[in-house]
Amino acid sequence: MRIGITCYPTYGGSGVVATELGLELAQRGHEIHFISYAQPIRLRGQEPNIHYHEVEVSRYPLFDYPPYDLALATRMAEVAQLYDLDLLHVHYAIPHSVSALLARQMLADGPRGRRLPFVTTLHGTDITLVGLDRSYLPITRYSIDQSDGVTAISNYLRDRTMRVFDVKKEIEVIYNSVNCDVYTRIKHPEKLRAEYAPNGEKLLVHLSNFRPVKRLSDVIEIFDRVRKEIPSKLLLIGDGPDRSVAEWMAVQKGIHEDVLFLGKQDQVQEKLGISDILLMPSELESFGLAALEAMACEMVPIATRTGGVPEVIEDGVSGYLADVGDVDTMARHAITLLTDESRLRAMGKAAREMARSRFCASKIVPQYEDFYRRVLERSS
Ligand code: GMT
Repeated sequence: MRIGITCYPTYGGSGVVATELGLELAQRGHEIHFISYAQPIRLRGQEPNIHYHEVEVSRYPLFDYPPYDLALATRMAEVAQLYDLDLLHVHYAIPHSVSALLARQMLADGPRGRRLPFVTTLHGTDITLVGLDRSYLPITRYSIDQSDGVTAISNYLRDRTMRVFDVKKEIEVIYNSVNCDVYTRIKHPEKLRAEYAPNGEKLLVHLSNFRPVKRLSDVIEIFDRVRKEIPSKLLLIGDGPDRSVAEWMAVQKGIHEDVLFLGKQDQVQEKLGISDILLMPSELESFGLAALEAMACEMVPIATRTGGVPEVIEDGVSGYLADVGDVDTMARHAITLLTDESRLRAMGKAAREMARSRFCASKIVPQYEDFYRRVLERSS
């Protein structure tokens, strides 16, 4: 198939999912065309079967708000025509599904009367936060209903979208996935660990875009409690609005030498594959891709019981769940694990097994292929 993929190309779970999906589909012989305002961060630009088409937005002085959605719709239609795309797959409803809807209409009404179906994948904040803003809700609902196929990344997100948006369209759940060959434990991690933990300290990680929903201050609170009991280091991967608050907190608590801000990283598996525990104390996660990537690397996730997270982590088996804000319980779980190496490693293996058996890309990507085929059949 020839598939156009649109996503937010910057740091963020939906862009990562879209890019990894495109890479997997390309490896399986499909021709993939990314259409966005920048090259998605996990693309190198040299992968076979992958093309990237940049969307230029003109900055005419009259445009206080440059119309990206329109430029995107135009580029989608152009690319679809030039490369004879079979369908578009947009990740994140706002504004991508609206642009896809416009592109589909432009082509249908064009000289060749061509049909260009589009699939929308809902990721979370497009529904839980942005879509609930009254100014976005009607158009989001409309573009979801107009999509030729809609998927959501967890049952939680599907149910919430149906309930809150009252959409008529059927929504199929296709879970996020992880490439279990790339995300795996590093065999002899000692040398790499020593870079961050020269005295054999334990390694805790938090990976996100540091937005308020991630509760970065809870990460610092949990780590502060753990560090009092066990020599350890905290690796903070990512960047975003709450970084300076976290930096300030680490200084105030006198733990800043053990809190390492690594910034945005391309090859996160290299850090996850050597670490022990992932902290994900989010207010809300529709899925929690960071936890899945960590689990594939035999790290134990300690997270909040919120949104779709319980669909990914089985409490007490492949990680631990606690209520949002309950930093004491999350710290207690971390301390218990870090003082018992064999329990830590056994749970890490159980986490990997859960990732491998339920969320491996080799299982999930064929579900998308099947979904595309059904959409194409219905649209022909
Ligand atoms: O969580 C974010 O801030 C980014 C956001 C996104 O859309 O890029 O993540 C959402 O999609 C991810 C990939 O499907 C999920 O793993 C995250 O749980 C989801 N975030 C939220 O629901 C808050």
